[in-house]
Amino acid sequence: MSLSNTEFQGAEDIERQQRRAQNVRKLTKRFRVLIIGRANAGKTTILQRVCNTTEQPKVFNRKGHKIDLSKLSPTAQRGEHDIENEMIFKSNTAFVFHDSHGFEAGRASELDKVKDFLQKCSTNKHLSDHLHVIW
Ligand SMILES: Nc1nc2c(ncn2[C@@H]2O[C@H](COP(=O)(O)OP(=O)(O)OP(=O)(O)O)[C@@H](O)[C@H]2O)c(=O)[nH]1
Ligand SMILES: [Mg+2]
Repeated sequence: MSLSNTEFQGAEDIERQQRRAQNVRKLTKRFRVLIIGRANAGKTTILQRVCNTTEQPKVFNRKGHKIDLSKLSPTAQRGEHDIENEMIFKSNTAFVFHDSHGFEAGRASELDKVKDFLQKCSTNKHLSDHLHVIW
């Protein structure tokens, strides 16, 4: 059975993406992933599943200082993540995640924060500081 044009195109795209991912892997220690979604949509759960864990991630601010989540107030804790913070799960340190709460707020200023972050990441000198995936 031969592949249709679209199926063939799809297989080629997947191969190309896999090659690209392998190249990024060679050049950088960690895949940098930005996850975007509404509050309570299941973002953290998805990331936990990707990293095969039920643990909470370790969170670091832009200066690399660890943030103690237990010291955050309950309201600040849920959904109020600074997009620049890096989240890393101990079970799989090959990924570093950024969590956007911008779009869910629906305010222009929140969207601008996301745009600024995207812009900043794309102009970083090191490939490791770029976003490799936006989910
Ligand atoms: N039924 C159902 N519940 C889910 C699913 N994924 C996550 N949940 C539940 O939904 C709630 C919110 O999940 P989280 O992963 O914390 O969502 P989040 O998007 O990270 O939330 P914030 O960080 O507060 O924005 C939790 O109680 C999860 O157990 C799913 O696929 N189905
Ligand atoms: Mg979350």
